[in-house]
Amino acid sequence: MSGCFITVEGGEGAGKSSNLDFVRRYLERHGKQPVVTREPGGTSLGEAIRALLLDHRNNKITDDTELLLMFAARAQHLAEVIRPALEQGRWVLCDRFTDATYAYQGGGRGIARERIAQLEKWVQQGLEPDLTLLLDIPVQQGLQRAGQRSIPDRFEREQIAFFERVRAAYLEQARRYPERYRVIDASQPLDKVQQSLAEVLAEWLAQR
Ligand code: Z5A
Repeated sequence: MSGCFITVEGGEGAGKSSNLDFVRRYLERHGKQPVVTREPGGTSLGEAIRALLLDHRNNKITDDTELLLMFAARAQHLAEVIRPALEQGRWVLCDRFTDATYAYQGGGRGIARERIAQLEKWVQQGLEPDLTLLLDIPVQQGLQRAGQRSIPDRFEREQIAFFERVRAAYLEQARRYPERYRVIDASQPLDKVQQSLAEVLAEWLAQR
């Protein structure tokens, strides 16, 4: 595959939505026309699965069901969107991917890393992001930012300890995969976060 696969990750209120468009525009200014997509979602089937996963009325979903639905949506997303784009040499910019599974289902829900790794291997067959931008923010600060939004979804209803585990699991992923991870201090004002993102992207593009 000759394209390039970039993912953006972060916990509650880290500013993914606010920064994803910045990353897209930065890449476009540098001659790339990324396919912008998201998880869970990115296909019509995936978006239907997303609606099930986020609906706060679905409070009987077991942890295993949640995990399997994430990977079901991902399998479809890889087949319909991500692999074809990469095979055509396109760049793909994805709002969350499997690192979110390690963070939320692994860290947050407590599912063993090995079980997630089995599904990752099965569904992705070795495909992983080339670059992962982790927007890291202290949980309390992130929740304050996110709190300014509308009705909380099924994940946003979790307790602070859940989000602390999510953050710790993301940082653990960053330690495991330093070659593809860049951790951005998302507690800064938006212009400073975007300055950091621009520096990371400039350095990364220069290496390619
Ligand atoms: N999930 C999972 O469990 N397992 C998986 O494998 C995958 C996903 C793939 C939906 O994801 C849920 O799916 C997610 C994890 C789970 N659970 N939750 N929650 P999502 O990515 O669609 O949902 P999200 O986390 O709510 O993302 P978001 O909409 O991008 O939110 P955000 O990161 O908080 O970003 P924001 O809306 O841009 O920022 C929040 C507020 O802060 C907003 O008012 C901004 O104006 C403000 N903001 C942003 N940056 C700043 C700075 N720097 N300073 C001041 N204020 C700021």
